[in-house]
Amino acid sequence: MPEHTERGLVPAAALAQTGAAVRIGTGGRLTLSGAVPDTADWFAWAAGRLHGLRVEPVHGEADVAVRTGADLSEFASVAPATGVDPRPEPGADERHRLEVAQGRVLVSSAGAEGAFRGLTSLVQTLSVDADGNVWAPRGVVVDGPRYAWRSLSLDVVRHYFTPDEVRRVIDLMALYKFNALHLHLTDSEGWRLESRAWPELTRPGPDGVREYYTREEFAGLVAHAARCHVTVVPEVDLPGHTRWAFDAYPELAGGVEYPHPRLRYLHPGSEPARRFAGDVIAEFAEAAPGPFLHLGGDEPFGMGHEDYVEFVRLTHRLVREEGKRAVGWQETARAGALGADDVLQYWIGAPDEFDPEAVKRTVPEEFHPLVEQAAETFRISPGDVPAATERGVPVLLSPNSRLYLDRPYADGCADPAQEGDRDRLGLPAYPPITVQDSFAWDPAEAAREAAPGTVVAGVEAAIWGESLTGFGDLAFLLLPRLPGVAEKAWSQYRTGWEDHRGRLAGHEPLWEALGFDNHFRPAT
Ligand code: TNX
Repeated sequence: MPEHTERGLVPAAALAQTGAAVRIGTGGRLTLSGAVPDTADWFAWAAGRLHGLRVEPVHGEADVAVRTGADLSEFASVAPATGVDPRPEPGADERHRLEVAQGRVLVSSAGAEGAFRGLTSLVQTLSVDADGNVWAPRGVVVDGPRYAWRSLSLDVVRHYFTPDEVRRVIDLMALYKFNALHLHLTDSEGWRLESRAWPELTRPGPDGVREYYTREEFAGLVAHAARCHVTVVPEVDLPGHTRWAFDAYPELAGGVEYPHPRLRYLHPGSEPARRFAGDVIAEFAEAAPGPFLHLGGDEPFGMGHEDYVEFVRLTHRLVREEGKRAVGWQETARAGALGADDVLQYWIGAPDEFDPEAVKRTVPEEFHPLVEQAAETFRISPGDVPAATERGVPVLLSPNSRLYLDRPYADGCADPAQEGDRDRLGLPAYPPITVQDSFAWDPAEAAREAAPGTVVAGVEAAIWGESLTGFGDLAFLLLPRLPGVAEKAWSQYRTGWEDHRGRLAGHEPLWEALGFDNHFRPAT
């Protein structure tokens, strides 16, 4: 790492250990001054968990000093983030300066947000030797995010993750400077947030197993995320993807006749369906303090265009009435409901790669009408982002060709014992890609390709649970690809694959320390 670096010289995630290391502490401990209590607690926790260090908050002289209230001109070489800020109190500056010299580390920032990010870079690059000396690469990094919204979408329906498991995911996200967690909480296979208004949604299964978050558990997740500077964006997926709700409450049909039992959706003409939407949107709005609520809207299979438009407009209005801004999957652009304060989530990156005939060969015949519907949604999808851009709706980039982490790996395995997992995990409907290919994209370019003039809200990776059977499977698909997404979302400097790969290699011990031990090890 060069002695002095400007924007662009040091990979923004600051993963490199290439500079001469200097000793910044001894005796397996670091003293820390100047950080607000939450940030100090987090740093102490992370340094302990990742490196076995003890961190002692002190006043005055310290191994690691945080200085807030810095003049923004100190960061003039780093552009402010662009895009939409997902936080409950938006606008805090995440830029910071991290200076590592012999026996001394100084993190300066405007406020707590920048200090948190600077300390995160430090904790990524620390090492401790057998004598308890603490080392870090010497140099100065002036850094800040490219996009204001950097997130992961986690499907907790197709595979349920316990609150402790979700907390582990949040810890990993914090290590890579993600700032939002989108929780996909409802779908045809379940409903994961306790409902008071419609309690049958979250009745325990026949074996008494409870696979949903109580209000208290969910509040605990939101609080843990907040301590990690991650904002929770809950999703209630309507009007499609609702078979679970129909199974619990057949009256949601409200007299509507469906041509196929697998193609049910909430119909705007059904009074119970409208009441249901109002109730569950209110419950989800109450559950998390962030400014955004995700209203779903993807794959409205079986639904006529006019009915879809009417229902999405209704849900958008309900989200607004709860005082929230809406995020909608890209299909919602077809309803023309979202405005410049909302966010459209672009996901159908490669419509051509969906081959309905190939998919039909992998699913039972009763699902074939669904496959046809999916093909239709993909066919018309290139019009979605242009329609949103015309209305000034910012776009969250989740092109499935790169950012769906449930896409199978194409790489060979360094460890042959992993071949079974590689072949089992990820949706067979997607062509597999290599880790290198998953890194080969640029957000601004992807946005331009989706529609000229697109306003980028930020970048979101997504992981869907259809192929998962446990936390180890999640770890396998998240790593090593998730840090590559973080790099694209955060870094203002365009790092190449070789550089990224080299830095990734040193991160395996960090993943293992956070409980992600079953990560994929590509052969190359
Ligand atoms: C499409 S992405 C879906 C999900 C699936 C996913 C599998 C989206 C908005 N809808 O319901 O789980 O593909 O990758």
